Amino acid sequence: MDRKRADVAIIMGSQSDWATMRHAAETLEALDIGHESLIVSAHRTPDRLYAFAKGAKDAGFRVVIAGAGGAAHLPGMTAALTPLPVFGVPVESRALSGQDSLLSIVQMPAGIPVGTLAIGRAGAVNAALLAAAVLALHDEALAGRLDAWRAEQTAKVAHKPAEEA
Ligand code: RP5
Repeated sequence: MDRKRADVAIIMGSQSDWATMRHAAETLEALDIGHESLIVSAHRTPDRLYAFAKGAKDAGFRVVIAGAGGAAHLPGMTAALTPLPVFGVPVESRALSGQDSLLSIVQMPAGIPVGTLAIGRAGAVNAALLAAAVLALHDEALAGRLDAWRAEQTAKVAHKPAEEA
């Protein structure tokens, strides 16, 4: 979606990460937050990573969501190159079910933070919600939409379990 100013950049290491990262995009969409999704690989396109991260703030982005799997250097390298807040989403890998992704992203040395989320879809959705919360600090209309999103989620929780089909 590019119909409005993109406040959030969603970057991912590979096309294969989109199945996970699209959940971040859909959540931002639901909150009417401008975003742009890009494939930026720390390993296969390091020059693209450098150019993106160095230019992200001047490009107008305010938050970066970075998803990657395996030896997932993308969130940490991005955080090293931009002053913007970076939220990392560990993509579930085939070999180690995302444990490798999680540990690669979460174990940043002191000084360069990456806000690390859960493995997979939950992490992607929550990264978008955290990005929304950051942006909502200075955007009352968005704060209202975020409150409404959460209230709707709450309202969907039944008091009693339905019979399973
Ligand atoms: C990582 O390696 C990507 O983030 C992806 O999760 C994983 C596999 O990449 P592909 O082989 O599908 O391109 O860099």
